[in-house]
Amino acid sequence: MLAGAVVLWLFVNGAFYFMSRIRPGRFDQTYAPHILIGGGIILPVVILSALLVWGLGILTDPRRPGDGLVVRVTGEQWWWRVEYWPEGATEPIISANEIRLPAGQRAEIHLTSDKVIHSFWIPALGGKMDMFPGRDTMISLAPEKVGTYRGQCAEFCGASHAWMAFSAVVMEPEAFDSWLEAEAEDAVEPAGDAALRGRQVFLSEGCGACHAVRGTEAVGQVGPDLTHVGSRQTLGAGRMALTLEDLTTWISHSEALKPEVKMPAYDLAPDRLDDLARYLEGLK
Ligand code: HEC
Ligand SMILES: [Cu+2]
Repeated sequence: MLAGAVVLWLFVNGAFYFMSRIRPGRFDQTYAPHILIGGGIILPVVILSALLVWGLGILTDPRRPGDGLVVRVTGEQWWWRVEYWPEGATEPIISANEIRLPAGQRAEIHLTSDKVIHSFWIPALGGKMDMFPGRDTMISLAPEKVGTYRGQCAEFCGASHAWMAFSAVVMEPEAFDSWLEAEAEDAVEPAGDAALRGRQVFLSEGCGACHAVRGTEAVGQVGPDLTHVGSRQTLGAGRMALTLEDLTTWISHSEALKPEVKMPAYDLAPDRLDDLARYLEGLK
């Protein structure tokens, strides 16, 4: 394409130079219609059609079948509901706001949405694919290099659209398998008094109406599953880091951090807030 562009550039500028510097003045118009039709219509149609056929031929299919792992992602306002379906699984492993993939394998990402159109995009790994309410779309990704890549919603979906991101974590296949096994487990028991008190705060403040922590009485489905929230790299769909400080800030200022977020901000006593954050951070 570059070579073709250089030839065309030389030709057009050569013609311009010829007419303005070498032979300025009026031209005989006998050949004008031929030049216009040949150079203005036939030549571009032939060149662009050939380029189109060639381009379509080398385009890879974004929906190639995968090697077995299926990840179902649902776009919510403004976070990502994630289910892992390893080959042969009869029930999903539930997670949120992070997508982990094994390196060197092709995974199918099945996409849908809750209320509005979102778009799933990990620029470093592949193209965009829209997520529609009531409809399934699919993109398959075969990451090669271990690492963390940023994903982002790429379709305006409301007030906090710009804050709807996630990390895509590509791992060695063995590390991925053991991570997935751990992700399928129920939540760990709180370690330490502060975390134990934190669980009590979590349950008594009604967080479990919207959030599930598997293995406890919290089974809410409105917000992200928090069973292993402490092992995620970010908080609030890429909004903040997963640190004690950011956890307390999130719980007490969710509405200021993400406009129109579906989680109320909580005005808790500082020590209860701290216990709660310690409990959540410990949910590895
Ligand atoms: C009315 C429902 C609702 C209640 C009640 C609620 N949350 Fe949330 N929570 C949400 C939603 C929705 C999100 C996702 C927000 C977003 O990122 O857009 C969320 C996100 C979170 C996150 C970030 C999760 C992640 O994957 O990064 C944490 C942590 C959290 N909530 C903790 C709590 C705690 C602790 C309580 C109780 C004090 C609580 N929530 C009460 C709805 C709720
Ligand atoms: Cu969006």
